[in-house]
Amino acid sequence: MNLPRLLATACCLALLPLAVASPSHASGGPAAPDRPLRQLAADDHLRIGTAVDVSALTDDTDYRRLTGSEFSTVTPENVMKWESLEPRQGEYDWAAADRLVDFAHRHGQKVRGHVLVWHNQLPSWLTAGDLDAGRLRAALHRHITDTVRHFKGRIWQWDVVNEAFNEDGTLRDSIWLRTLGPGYIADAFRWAHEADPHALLFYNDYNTEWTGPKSDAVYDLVRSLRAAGVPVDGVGFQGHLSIRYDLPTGMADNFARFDRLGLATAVTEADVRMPVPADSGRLATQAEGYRRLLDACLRTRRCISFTVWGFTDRYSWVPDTFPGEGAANLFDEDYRPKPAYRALQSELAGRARSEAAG
Ligand code: 9MR
Repeated sequence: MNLPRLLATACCLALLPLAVASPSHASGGPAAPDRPLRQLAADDHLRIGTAVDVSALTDDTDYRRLTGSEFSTVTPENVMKWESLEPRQGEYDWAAADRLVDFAHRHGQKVRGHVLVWHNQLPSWLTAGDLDAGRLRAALHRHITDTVRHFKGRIWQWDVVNEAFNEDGTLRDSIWLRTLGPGYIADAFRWAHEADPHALLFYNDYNTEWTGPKSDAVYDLVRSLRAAGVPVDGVGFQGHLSIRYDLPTGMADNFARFDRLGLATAVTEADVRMPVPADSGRLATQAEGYRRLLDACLRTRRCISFTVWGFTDRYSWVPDTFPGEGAANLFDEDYRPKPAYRALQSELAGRARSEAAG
C-alpha cells in the first residue's frame, strides 16, 4: 500500500493525444496502460464508479457500453431522489431506479444509493405542504423506510444525509433543520439502518475534501454520532473541483482523520470543471485535479470507492449551473478519452494497494 507514484505528472499528461476514437483503440501515450478503469482499480482493491443519467443509459449505445465496461460501481444521478421516486404523495415510481440497479447487477457493479435526505429535489407536495414537525418527521421516516426497503440487499452504500452544512461549519438552514432540529441527522441514519442493516451508511458533502471549518464540522458530527452509537459507516467527499481555483492540497491528511475514526471514506462525485473552451493547458490542470483526488483516496486505507459525477462532457450538470464553465469529465462529448482519463489509468496502474475495498 502507498507505494510511491510511478507515473502521471501534469507535464507529461499535457502531451498525451486528445483525439482518440475509443479507449480500447487508444495509443495511450508512454505510461498509460490500455485497460479499463474498473480492471485497474480492482488491482488496487478499489471500486471505481460513475453517476449515471438513466435516460442516456437507455438511449445512447456508446454511453451504455462505457458505463458497463469502465466502472465497477454506479450512482443514480437523479432517479433515486425524492422528487423522482414519489412525485405525488403516496405514489411511488421505482421504474427508472430499478432499471439502473438491474443494469448494475448484470454488469457486476455495486450501487451507491443517492440520496435519502437532502434539501434539493424534494417533491413540491412536501415542500409546499407546510407540515408541522410531527407530520414532517413521519414523512421522512416513511420515505427512508420505504426507499431503503425497496432496494434492500441491492445497495452497497447509501448517501443518507447530503450537504447538511454551510461553508462556515454551521448547519444549513433547510426544511429539515428548521422543522425538526439537528436530531434529524441521527434519526435518518437509525431509520436507514433498521430498513437495511447491511447497507453502508454515508454522510456526503462538498468542499470538505480539505481541512477547514466545513470538514471540521463533518468530522465533529460523525465522531459524535459514532460515540452515541448511531450507525454511520462512512463519509463521502464529493470532489467537485474547478481549475479556476488552486487545486486542493492536503486531502489525504484530511481523509486520514476520518479513517482513524474507523470510518469508510469515498470520493463520491468527482469532476473538475474549467472555463470553456478547453485547451491543452486546462486539460492538463484538470487531469492533475482528478489525479490528486484519486491519490488521496488510494492513500487512505478504508477509501473504498472513487466515483466520478458522470464520465462524458456530453451529459453534465456543469454548464447549466456554472455558465462559461464545462468540459468537466473524463471523456469529451464524442467519447474521446481526455488527459484526465489517462491520469486515472496511470495512477491506478502505478499503485499496489493491498487493502480490501469491502
Ligand atoms: O447532477 C445533478 C443534476 O442533474 C441536478 O439537476 C442537480 C439538482 O440539484 O443535482 C445534481 O447532482 C448533485 C448531487 O445530487 C449532490 N451533489 C451536487 C451534485 C451537482 O449539483
